[in-house]
Amino acid sequence: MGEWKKTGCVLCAQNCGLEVEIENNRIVRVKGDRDNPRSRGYVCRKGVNISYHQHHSDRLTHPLRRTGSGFEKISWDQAIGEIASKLKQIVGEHGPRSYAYMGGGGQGCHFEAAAGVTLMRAIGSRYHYNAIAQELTGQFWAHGRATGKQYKFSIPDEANSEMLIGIGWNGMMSHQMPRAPLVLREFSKDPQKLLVIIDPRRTETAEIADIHLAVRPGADALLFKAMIAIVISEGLTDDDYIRNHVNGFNEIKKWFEGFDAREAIATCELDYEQVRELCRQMRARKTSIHPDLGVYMNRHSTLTCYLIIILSAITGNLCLPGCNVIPGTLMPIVGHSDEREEKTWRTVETGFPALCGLFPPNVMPEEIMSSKPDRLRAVMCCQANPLRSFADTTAYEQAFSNLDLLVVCDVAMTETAAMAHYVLPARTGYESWDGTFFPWTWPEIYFQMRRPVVEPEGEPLELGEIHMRIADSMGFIPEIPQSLYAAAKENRLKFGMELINYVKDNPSAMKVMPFIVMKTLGGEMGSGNLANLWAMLMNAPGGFKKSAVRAGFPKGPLIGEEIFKAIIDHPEGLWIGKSDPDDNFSDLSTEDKKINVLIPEMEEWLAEIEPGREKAALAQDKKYPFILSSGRHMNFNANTIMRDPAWNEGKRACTCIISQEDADNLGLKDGDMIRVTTEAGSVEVEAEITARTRSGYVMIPHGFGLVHKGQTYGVNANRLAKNTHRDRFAGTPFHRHIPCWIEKI
Ligand SMILES: Nc1nc2c(c(=O)[nH]1)N[C@H]1C(S)=C(S)[C@@H](COP(=O)(O)OP(=O)(O)OC[C@H]3O[C@@H](n4cnc5c(=O)[nH]c(N)nc54)[C@H](O)[C@@H]3O)O[C@H]1N2
Ligand SMILES: Nc1nc2c(c(=O)[nH]1)N[C@H]1C(S)=C(S)[C@@H](COP(=O)(O)OP(=O)(O)OC[C@H]3O[C@@H](n4cnc5c(=O)[nH]c(N)nc54)[C@H](O)[C@@H]3O)O[C@H]1N2
Ligand code: SF4
Ligand SMILES: [Mo]
Repeated sequence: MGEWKKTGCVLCAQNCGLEVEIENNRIVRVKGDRDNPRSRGYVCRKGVNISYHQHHSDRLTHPLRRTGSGFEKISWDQAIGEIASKLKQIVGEHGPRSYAYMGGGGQGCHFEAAAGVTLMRAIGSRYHYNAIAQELTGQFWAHGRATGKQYKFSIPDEANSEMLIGIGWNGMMSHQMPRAPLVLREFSKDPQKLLVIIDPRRTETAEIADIHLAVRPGADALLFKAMIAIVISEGLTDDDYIRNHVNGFNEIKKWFEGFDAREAIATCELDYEQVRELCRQMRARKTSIHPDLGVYMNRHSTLTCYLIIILSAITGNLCLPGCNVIPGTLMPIVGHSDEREEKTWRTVETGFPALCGLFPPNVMPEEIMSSKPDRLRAVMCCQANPLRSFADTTAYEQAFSNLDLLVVCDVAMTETAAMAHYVLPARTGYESWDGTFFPWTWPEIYFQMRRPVVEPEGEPLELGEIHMRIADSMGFIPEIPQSLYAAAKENRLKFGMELINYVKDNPSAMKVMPFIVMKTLGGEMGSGNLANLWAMLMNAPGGFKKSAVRAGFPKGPLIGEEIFKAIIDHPEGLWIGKSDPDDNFSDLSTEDKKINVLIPEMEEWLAEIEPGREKAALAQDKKYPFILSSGRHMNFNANTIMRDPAWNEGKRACTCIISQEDADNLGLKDGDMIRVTTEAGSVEVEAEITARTRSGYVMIPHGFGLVHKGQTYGVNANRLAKNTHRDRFAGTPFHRHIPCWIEKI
C-alpha cells in the first residue's frame, strides 16, 4: 500500500482535483478527489492516466547541449552561463527585438509566467508568444472593448441558466467547464432548460442537445449577423437593459439594417424559423453562451466573437445570474494591451500587435525568416511544443533551424527540444509547487496550489528558477542585502516589512521582484513558485481582497497571509473569494460600468459579411473540395502532453474521420489508408467512417505525430495547417476550416 496524496490534473484547463497513490516514488493509482470543491470527484479518462505523463522514458533529467551528432549532458552552471552569454551577445548586437519568450504556462503550471515575462522585460523585449494567442486573443480583445479590459471576458453561469448555447464547442469531449459531461447531461435532462448546440457535426454534445443547429462549416459570422438583424427587426431587444447597461447600440444598429437574414440563414444551411425561435428564446430565457474553438479557430473569428457579445448584450444576457458573467480571479490569465497605443509593440515582419500582451504563434516563423535587421534570432521556449502544437510544422522547422539560439525548457524530449541548442529539464506539475489561473467559476473564486507528490529524478528545476538563474547570470538582479535573506529565515511578516524597506531604497528592484522573492523567501520555502504565491497574495488588488472578505476571510492588513495559510492547509483546493453575485456590472472596467458594443474597427469587416459574398467564399473548391478540421478533442489526446503511446494501447486513436457518403464516393472502406493534402502539406492516415461528421467535413486529431523511442506515433495535424491562413486581426489559425484534397492510397 502506498500513500494517497492530493493533487490536481495538469492535462486541461479544468485542473480537476485528483488523489494519487504513491508507491516507490511513482504514481500507481489515481482517482477524482471528492474534496475538491470545484471538480467534486469528477475525473475523465485522461486524468486517471496521469502516470503516463509523469513516468516515461523521454523525461528529461539533466541540462543538454547540442553537439554535431546529438546532445551532451552539461552542468546547470555551464548551461546557464553559456545561454546568458549568448543572449547578451545576440541582444547586444541586434537589439531586444531579437529575443522572444514562448511559453508561460500550458494546462497545469502557470507560475512560470511571472519569471519568463520578467526575464523578457529585463532583456528589453516585449515579444511574449503563447498558445492563448492561437485560440483566445480575438475573443478577449472583443471583450476588452466591451468590458474595458481584455482580461474581463465572460463565462457562462450555467448553473443558473435557462438556456445554454454552445457554439463550436464539444464539451462532452473537451470539457471547458467544470464537470462538463455531468453538467451537460443534467442540462439536457431538465425539462425546464434548453441546451442548444451550434456545430456542423452531430457531436457527442449535439447528440444530447434539445436543439442542434448543424450550421454550415465556417458560416457563423453570417448566422450571428442574421440573428442580430432578426432581434432588432422583430423588437426582441431588451430596451430597459440596453438603456441602463449598454453603450453604443444606437451607433451600430444601422450596420444590421436591411440585412437579408433569410438569405443569410439559408446560406448557413439552417432553417429560418428555427433560428428565429432561438432569437425569441434568447430574449425570454436567462441565456448563457459558450463559444469555443469552432469559432476561435475559424474564418472571421474575431468578428464572430464580437457579434456574439452584441447578441448577448442586446437581449439582456450579460452580467446577470444565469447569463454570461465576468468571473473574479486572484490573477487574470492574460494582460491587457491596447493596440491603438504607440507603445504597444507590433511584430517586425507581419505587423501584428500584442493582444492581451501576447503575440500569435502563427507569425513566429515569418518573424524569424524576415530579412529585417531586428528580426527574431533567439527564442526561449518553455512548456510549449510549437513543432507539434502550432500551425505549420514545416514553416516552424525551417524557421527554428535559422535561429541563433533556441533554448527549450520542458519535462520531456519533445520534437521542439530535439531542434534546440540547449534543452533544460523542468519539473512536472507533480514534482513542484504550482497551480493555474484557469479556475473560471462564478461567483466563487477557486484556487489550488498543488504540492510536490513525487521526488524528481535527476536535476530538473522549477521553470521560474531557470529564468531567474539566466537573469542572474546576465546581471539583471541587483545585489540583495543580507538583511532580506535573514528576514526570510525568521518569518514571512518580518520578510514583508524588510522587502518594503528594500524597495523604498532600491525602486529599480521592482522590475525583477519575482526573482528577488524567489532568491530570498523561495530559498527558505524550497520553492520560488510558493514564495511568489505569497507575494502575489500580499499585493493582491483591492477588488480581490473584497471578494476574499465576501468568502469569509478576515478584513485587514493580514488578509493575504491568511489566504496563503488557508491555501497551504487545503491541498485539495478551496474557494478563496466570491464575486458580488448581485452586481456583476461592478466588475466591468468601463468608466460608467456599462457594456460598450461599438467597435468601429469592425464595421468594414462586418459589411463584408453578406450572403452572396459568403456563398462564393464557402463554395466548394475544385482543388481542395473537403474542409478539414486539423484538431479534434477526444478521449485519446490531451494536446501534446501525453507522450507515451502506451496509454492508448489497443485504442483507435489517430484517424481521419469521414462520413459514409464521402467514403462511398471515394470508394473507401473503414480502415483504408488515405492521403490528405492541403496547401501546407500532406499526410497519410487511416480513414474512420463515422456518423460523427457530415459530408464534406473531415477531422484529424491534434497532438499526434509524436516521436517516442524513435517511433512516430500517429500523424501530425499541423503539417496540414498553413500558418498564414489566419484571422486578420488576432492572427489565430483557421484549424477548423482548412480546404483539403483526399485520395485513397
Ligand atoms: N480530450 C481533450 N480535451 C481537451 C483537449 C485535448 O487535447 N483533448 N484540449 C483542451 C484545450 S487546450 C482546448 S482549447 C479545448 C477545446 O475545446 P473545444 O473547443 O470544445 O474543441 P473541439 O472539440 O475542437 O470543438 C470544436 C467544435 O467546433 C465544431 N466546428 C467546426 N467548425 C465549425 C464552424 O464553422 N462553426 C461551428 N459553430 N462549429 C464548428 C467542431 O465540429 C467541433 O465539434 O479542449 C480542451 N480539452
Ligand atoms: N492543429 C491543431 N493544433 C493545435 C490545436 C488544434 O486544435 N489543432 N489546439 C491547440 C490548443 S487549443 C492549444 S491550447 C495548444 C497547446 O499547445 P502547447 O502549449 O504547445 O502545448 P501542450 O501540448 O499543451 O504542452 C506543451 C509542453 O508542455 C510540456 N509539459 C507538460 N506538462 C508539463 C508540466 O507539468 N510542467 C512543465 N514544465 N511542462 C509540461 C509538454 O511536455 C509539452 O511539450 O495546442 C494547439 N494546437
Ligand atoms: S483532462 Fe481535464 S477534465 Fe480530464 S481529469 Fe484532467 S483536468 Fe479534469
Ligand atoms: Mo487550448
